[in-house]
Amino acid sequence: MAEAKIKIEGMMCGHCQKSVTEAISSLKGVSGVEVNLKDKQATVTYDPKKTNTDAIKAAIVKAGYKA
Ligand SMILES: [Cu+2]
Repeated sequence: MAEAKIKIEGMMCGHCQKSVTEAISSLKGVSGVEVNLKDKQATVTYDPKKTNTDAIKAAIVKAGYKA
């Protein structure tokens, strides 16, 4: 398992935090997500054989935020 810390821009409230968390956790290979609203950062635990930080960032962008 690998762990990545990804900076996210555009989150304003708990709803955004939840949207981002759901977007990331829906990806195959992601086993853990913790989104910190105050730090504007997501800590993602994932299987590097199944996904990568580019895919995680793409999911964040697709959800409407900037990674
Ligand atoms: Cu919000």
